[in-house]
Amino acid sequence: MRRGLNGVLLLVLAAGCRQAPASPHPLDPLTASEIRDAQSVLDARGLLADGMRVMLLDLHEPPKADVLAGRATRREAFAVLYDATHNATREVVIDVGARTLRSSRVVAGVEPSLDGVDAAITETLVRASEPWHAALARRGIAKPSDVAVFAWPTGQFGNEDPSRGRFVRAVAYARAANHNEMARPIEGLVALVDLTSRRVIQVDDQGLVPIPDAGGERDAWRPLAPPTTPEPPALPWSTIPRAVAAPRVDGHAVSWRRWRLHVALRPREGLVLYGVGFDDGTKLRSVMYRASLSEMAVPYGDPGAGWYFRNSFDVGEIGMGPGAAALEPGIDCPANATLLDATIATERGAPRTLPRAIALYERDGGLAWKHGRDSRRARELVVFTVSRLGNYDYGFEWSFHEDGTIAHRVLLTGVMTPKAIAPTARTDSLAAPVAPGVVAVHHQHFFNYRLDLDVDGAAPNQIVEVETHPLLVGLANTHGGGFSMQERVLATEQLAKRPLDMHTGRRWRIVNPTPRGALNQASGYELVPGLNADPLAAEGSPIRRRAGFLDAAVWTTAYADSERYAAGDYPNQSAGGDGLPRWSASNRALTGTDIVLWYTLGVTHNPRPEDWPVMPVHEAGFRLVPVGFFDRNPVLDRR
Ligand SMILES: [Cu+2]
Repeated sequence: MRRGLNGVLLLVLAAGCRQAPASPHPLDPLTASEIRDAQSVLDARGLLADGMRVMLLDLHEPPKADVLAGRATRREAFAVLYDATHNATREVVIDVGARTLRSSRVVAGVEPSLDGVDAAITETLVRASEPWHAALARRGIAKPSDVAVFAWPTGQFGNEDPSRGRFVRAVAYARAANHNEMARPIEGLVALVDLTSRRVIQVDDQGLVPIPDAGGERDAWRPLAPPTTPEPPALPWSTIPRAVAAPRVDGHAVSWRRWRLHVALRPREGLVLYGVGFDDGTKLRSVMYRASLSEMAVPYGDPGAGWYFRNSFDVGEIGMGPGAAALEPGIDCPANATLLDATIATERGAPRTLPRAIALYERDGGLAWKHGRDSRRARELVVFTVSRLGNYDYGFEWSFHEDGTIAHRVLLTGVMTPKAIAPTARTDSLAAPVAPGVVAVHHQHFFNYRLDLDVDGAAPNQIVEVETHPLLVGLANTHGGGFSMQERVLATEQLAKRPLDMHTGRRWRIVNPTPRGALNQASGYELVPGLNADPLAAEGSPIRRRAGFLDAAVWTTAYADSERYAAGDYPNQSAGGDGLPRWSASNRALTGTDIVLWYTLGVTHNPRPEDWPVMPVHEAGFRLVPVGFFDRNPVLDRR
């Protein structure tokens, strides 16, 4: 979260200037007028009185069973309301069509996500703190206004229980002349703030570290000198014509080649895909009911006093929607991309349009296949969004390929969180130098994706683990070169909690076992992991308890409407235990039923000088690949 977040921004994708869809999908997000209806119900019930804030206003999704049966006709909104005066959280469900309140309940012992109001209050309180002034004075800073104050989610390390208050930790940066407002850390200075009592509880000053000078920040942004042998200037991207077809977009429904899907930007998860199917020429076949980012955790590895608490859960503690960027055609996406607007709501629950939140475009996919002189070129449909969360910017890209593959890439860019060190100090193993007097601390980014694949229907689906093993050397393998692929059904939630294994090329297949097609075999979609990373925080540590989804790369659960977020509904200041570990503890059966696949994708970020002052895009991701979904290569037709 960053200072200057302008109020609570709740995003709901709207159709923008497009015409309303002919047949809306029950998972389409709230429209501006539905948000207004929800707001009027909250207002009439006195739930928007002074001191009350709307922390989340989102579609209350109808039960999946109703959606699949065509019974989901009622439109409902789900709101999380926060009473700052009493540090109380309330969940409300509103029938937006009937403009009635369907339910309202206080949720004890939780803290909702942090918003721009929290950031602004933190800044005001810290700026007014005498111990803070004294700490700045020790560093030769006379005016607190020369310092930017950033609030961090504080986690829970023993004293941050929600029943005691709403807490954040604040860190500070000296003003910089140029782009990067975090370039000049005031190292070792942390304030613990209680937003409920509106007090700075503690100012922790670990001692003086020189503040990196402003000249270094300016120098960091100098581009490389021109090439030593001259090159003609590059054409601006916006002037390069792209002769590719646009996907057809009707409201939230997208149609491209044989793919049919829906896209939306939701306030908590950001980009959500739903109703994803593939038309194989016989019918539209179900692939995925819904897919989204479910939670994130970004633990920093420095155990020092100024760093141990930095473990943001960017989905549940902040929210992906509010930071959604207005995409710039010709730069962030091709000039001819189809751009969808979003509607944002303030902390008062009022809607507001945010332009160009989702880009849709067709991209050259390289070679599809080749044999001798016969070959095909591939195309792919890209769905793309970017969210800024404080210093970092995360791009989320789903691409749909003609061969049935669905690929996901997360793009990590923006500005690393820097740490100041004395220029004469030896760099330690906790951080890497990026500029004079500035290091970047080693950290990890974890993304958990909730992938509700429905392969040829919601059920029966099951999960199959696939590995390739060498055969024992013996009579059946006399030359020792034999190896075989082994498949096994993971029948329960505990059995389906799995680590990656590079040695056996371990993969996971969501399978509909009903035989079909020319080969009379099960149809499936396989999760093919890319690079990944194990968590480095100790087992049982506060961050590992709170982000329990880090315990496995792959989880599979029996479908339940209420199970959406891998670290639970309220990770802010949570003690841990909620989400995937809790749900899986019941060890439900995973065969013959509707199941949900969860994938934890990790990136260990060891910073390098090239990541400064702004980080070139780093990619990570995974693929969902059809296995037996088709009975031959689906890209044989001439296109
Ligand atoms: Cu990073």
